[in-house]
Amino acid sequence: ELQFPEQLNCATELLDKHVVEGRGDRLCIRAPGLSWTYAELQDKANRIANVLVNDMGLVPGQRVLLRAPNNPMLAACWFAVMKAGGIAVATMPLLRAKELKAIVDIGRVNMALCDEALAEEWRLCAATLAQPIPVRHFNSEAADGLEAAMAQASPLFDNANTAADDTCVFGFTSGTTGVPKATMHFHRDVMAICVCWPPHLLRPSPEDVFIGSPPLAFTFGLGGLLLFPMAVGASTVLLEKASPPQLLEGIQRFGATVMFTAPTSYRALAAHGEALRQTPLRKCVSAGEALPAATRALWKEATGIELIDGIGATELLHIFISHDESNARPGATGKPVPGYRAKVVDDAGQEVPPGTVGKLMVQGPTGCRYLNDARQKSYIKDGWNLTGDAYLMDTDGYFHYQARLDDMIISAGYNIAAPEVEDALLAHPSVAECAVIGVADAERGQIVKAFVVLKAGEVGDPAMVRTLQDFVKQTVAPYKYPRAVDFVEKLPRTQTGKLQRFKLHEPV
Ligand code: 3SK
Repeated sequence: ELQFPEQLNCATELLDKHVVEGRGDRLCIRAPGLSWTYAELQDKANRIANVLVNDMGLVPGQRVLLRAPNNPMLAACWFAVMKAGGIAVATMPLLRAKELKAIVDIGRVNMALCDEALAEEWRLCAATLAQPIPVRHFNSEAADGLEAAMAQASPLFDNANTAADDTCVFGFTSGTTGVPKATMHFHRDVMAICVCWPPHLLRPSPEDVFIGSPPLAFTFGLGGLLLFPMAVGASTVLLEKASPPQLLEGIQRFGATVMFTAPTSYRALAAHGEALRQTPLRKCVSAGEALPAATRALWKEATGIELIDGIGATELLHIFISHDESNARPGATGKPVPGYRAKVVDDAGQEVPPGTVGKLMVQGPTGCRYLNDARQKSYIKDGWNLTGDAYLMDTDGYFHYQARLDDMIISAGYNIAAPEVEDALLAHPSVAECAVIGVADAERGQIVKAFVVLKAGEVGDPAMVRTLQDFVKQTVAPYKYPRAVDFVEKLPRTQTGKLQRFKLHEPV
């Protein structure tokens, strides 16, 4: 059981502490053309906190929408909101005005800080709001921009005396269905994720340089690219654009040692194994979607690095089942992260024996609190979080991902997990990406249908369909082979990279 003091502000712990304890001149945030020490980040965050409170009228508990690509000013704004006792509502950079409006409405947002580079959609959104809200634009030279206000503001700020269980983050999730909901997290939740997974499974050092692709608006990115490096006094590289070639360049340029990204990115980067072997990269974390066994093997072969896999959820803030490099087991996500408990249950909520597929339930220091959303009732059962994943636990206590619960295909009485068929297809050298769903079939109830993106130069003809079907039959139980195969240019994904299988049910 983790213990936190009654009064706790995560900005004091993660940022100010380093300055107070004499580490203010250590590098904290790096980006192309810019480096900030811990003291410099504190200076910016203090000035922004003063602007929020004195110019924009923030009082503790108010919600501040943040909109920017991953960059140093976004990090400074996030800490400023913490310091002022506000609630950070970070939004995914690619969101459109309509989606931003849904967040403002659901989150009852009070004010906004927006990067000028992403201001267009914000302005379209703001024009539709019944009540205008104050906004300051940053990375802007405007006379009424945030930087101009910061120049006039004091570099000193006394952090709000927040309670450990005051809400400080709304993590928005659209899930895979597209209807957004806000998950609420406390100052103590932010600190809990810093002391559970990183010290036990990542074991970072103050000399590490973190890099990666997930937006800070996605809690995978918030933890991996801001909170975890700062918890140990390390530095982090924030890239506004982090496609695989940009990540590679960033790793080389900044000497990154720890990377956080998703399986799709690892597959693309694996082509640069030789170049990566010349860099100091040593720890690579995969989350955000299930890690296919073929991708784990590809990465190890290309770089010599064993991927650290994990499953997390916006509802639980970060990763709750994982492993380190010493106990990777092919096909397993790992074991519950220290501080968390997990079990697999049947439809009646009874724990099932090892080896049986069922619903994953998780309990720990963080957990789901939806803001004003009826879906809370189905996420929490008897104090456990029902994550919506199908898992099995083996006799050694390792948890093996099977599917999202709604990704189970039942065909002629067989239970077929879509990711298992995807894994099999991905192992074929002509396949770049794929997704598998169940479609209605008069004879079998459902049949397995695969959507396949082929590698450049490959041809999606009937011969390729037969080749892939035969390949799957040789890799997994033959009844799992895709009876239908469509070749597509790309797959529908959420902004956090999760596959939107439900969209594949629509005509393509
Ligand atoms: O989606 C995930 O798997 C995830 C992983 C880490 C942290 C947060 C999330 C949502």
